[in-house]
Amino acid sequence: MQASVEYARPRLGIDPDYAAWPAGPRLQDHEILEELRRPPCHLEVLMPSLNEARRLPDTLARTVAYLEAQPYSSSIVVIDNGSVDRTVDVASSTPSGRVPVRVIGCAQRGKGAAVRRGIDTSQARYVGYMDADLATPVETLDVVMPLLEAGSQAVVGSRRIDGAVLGRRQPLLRSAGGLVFRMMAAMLLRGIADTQCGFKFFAGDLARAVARQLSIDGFAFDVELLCAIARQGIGVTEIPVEWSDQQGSTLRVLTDGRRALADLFNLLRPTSVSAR
Ligand SMILES: Nc1nc2c(ncn2[C@@H]2O[C@H](COP(=O)(O)OP(=O)(O)O)[C@@H](O)[C@H]2O)c(=O)[nH]1
Ligand SMILES: [Mg+2]
Repeated sequence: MQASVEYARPRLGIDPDYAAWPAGPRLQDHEILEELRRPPCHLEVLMPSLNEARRLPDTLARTVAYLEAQPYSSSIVVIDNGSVDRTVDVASSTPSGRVPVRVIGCAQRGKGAAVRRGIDTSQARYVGYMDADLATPVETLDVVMPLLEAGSQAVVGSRRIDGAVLGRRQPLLRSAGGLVFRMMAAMLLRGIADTQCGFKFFAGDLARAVARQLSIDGFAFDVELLCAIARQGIGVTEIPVEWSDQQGSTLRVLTDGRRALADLFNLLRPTSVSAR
């Protein structure tokens, strides 16, 4: 005898009760930012994360362990905008004690948009961001924090100055794109050897002030941020880092890479520079 299977019949078309849905209070932009704001602390580590359910658990465990051993107060903020995996579940269930791990969202796509959202809503004395793949070890903060506390306003990791230790290199197509990107970035920013290392920390007030001037949502965001800092006449301290390419890159060379080059091209255009 054939088993009979009954499927719930999908309801097609517009829900007839739609008009009766309560409108509900809609938050204005500034109210949303207010809701996302965290309490002040000494250091806030932002972690932009796109589909990082696989790489995040280890990264968060190591970052929490490191920060819990530090004498200063700190927190970790994972910023998700568009993940379709369990990034949010993984991040929000990370065990931690003294160092909270928070997750916030951002409707605008892109790493730049995510970092900007994190900075805009931070009240920390020092704030910065690192990649979810720990390509640069979190222990690099041992060097960063004393520099910030001694008065440097922007301390950024560099793979291209003496003392940097490079492990596994990026794939060929990626390095080729990176070379073009670097040449263009060098026209905008003299004196900074590596604009793209995902390990950058700032005095909170400076980061918040410059973040308001930025608009690039994608991977070229770092260059725009460093340009804004340079325009204020503030020096950027590059520190050599250990860095190793990690599997599972979220950067799609042909789409994200092309967009990053286009964003840099726009930054280079005299009209866009003077309009800023
Ligand atoms: N929130 C968010 N994070 C992103 C996005 N794109 C990349 N990231 C994060 O940016 C960091 C650097 O990305 P990664 O894939 O390691 O890039 P790569 O090392 O340059 O190949 C990682 O933490 C990613 O999850 C995005 O669109 N939104
Ligand atoms: Mg990476």
